[in-house]
Amino acid sequence: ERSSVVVVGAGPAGLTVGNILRAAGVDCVVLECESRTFIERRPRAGVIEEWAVRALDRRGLAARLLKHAERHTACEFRFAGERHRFGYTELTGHHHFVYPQPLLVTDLVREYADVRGGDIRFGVRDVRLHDLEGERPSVSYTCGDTGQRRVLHCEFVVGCDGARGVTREAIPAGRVRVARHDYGIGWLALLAQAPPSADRVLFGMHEEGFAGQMPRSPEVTRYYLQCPPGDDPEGWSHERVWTQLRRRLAAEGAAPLAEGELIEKRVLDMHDYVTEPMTYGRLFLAGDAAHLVAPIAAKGLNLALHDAFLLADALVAHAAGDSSGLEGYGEACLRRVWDYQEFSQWLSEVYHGASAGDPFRTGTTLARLRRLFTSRAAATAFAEQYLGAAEGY
Ligand code: FAS
Repeated sequence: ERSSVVVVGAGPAGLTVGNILRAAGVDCVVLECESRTFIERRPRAGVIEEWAVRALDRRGLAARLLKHAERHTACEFRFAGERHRFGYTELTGHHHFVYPQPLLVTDLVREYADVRGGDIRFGVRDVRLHDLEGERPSVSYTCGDTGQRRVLHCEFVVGCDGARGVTREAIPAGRVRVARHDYGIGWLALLAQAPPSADRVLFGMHEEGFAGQMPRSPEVTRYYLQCPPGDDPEGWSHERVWTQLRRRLAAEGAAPLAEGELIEKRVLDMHDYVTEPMTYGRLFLAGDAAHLVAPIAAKGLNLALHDAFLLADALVAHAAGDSSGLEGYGEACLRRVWDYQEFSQWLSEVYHGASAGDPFRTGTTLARLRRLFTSRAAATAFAEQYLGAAEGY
């Protein structure tokens, strides 16, 4: 079987690439190991940066998002018993879109498969990549329902299979460098069946640990609680979770938290990695398959979209005879990847410095925080990074 491009993975990156290729008449096949229902329900990110929404909209991929997403114009830092609103839109004129990732994935798969007639195969098993250094790479896989082994011959393979996929592993060890950073902490990622406790994102910096509240929808709210790496989520009872959230998000004049049933409880071990280069022969990596950023500053999904826009545009240009975009692809992505990694690391020190048990780090953390509320230049620089670089897209 032949196709110009085989995309491995139907997450935000893979589906965005598929949609853009379909719209340009470049034939592609998307391979996904889970079912459609599963990927449309998997809770993950919730913040999409404005430049990414504009880029999705220019490609006809943001109609429902623009209709249903909430716009956020401020966040709030709580520390030393005080609460400090940070109005980033007043400083930059830009805002955040809050739109749960399952809704984005649902929109993208519906547009790709049902509207644009894209070829997507769910439930595939044992995906393998072949002859990536040659002119005729191929991808083999086992059909989930028939057990039959299939081979797709193609021109390019796009690896969008996330942090635990197979495409990054297909690059020979000597041809790639993976830079890693471990925060040495865990985050208990929670979803509460409850309305948000505030109309904006809350960050609690407390000596017992960081706590975060991120609105997702009127019925469900995302919370994070710093915990030891590798901690057991089952050790966090309903009572213990809400006691810690109340304590770490407490501040003068703050409304009580809107409590509810915890429908997701998982411990994320907070680490980052960056794969360089992001390409090998005819294989191009995009999204978490190439780089992972811990959900400190809500950047992972946005980086995945940025890679997908650049890669899909480059593949479309290549089909029209211009391969410059493919040659410069990895470089162009990595500039933003490293910028977002650096910002996430900086922000992590703000979140976790007060609970590091080191009075010096507590002191410097408070200084970082206070600067955001005393220096307009520092606040504007922070707001630009928090909202995501607007350049390019
Ligand atoms: P994805 O992991 O989303 O998609 C990869 C796809 O490939 C999946 O559908 C998978 O099933 C499939 N796949 C894997 N192996 C395969 C194989 N061998 N064959 C075929 N298919 C295969 N980011 C933010 O920006 N903001 C947040 O608030 C945020 N919160 C997060 C909270 C949690 C709990 C987690 C886990 C992540 C969070 N992220 C957040 C990061 C997350 O959103 C990722 O950055 C984003 O999903 C990356 O998109 P993709 O690169 O498309 O990878």
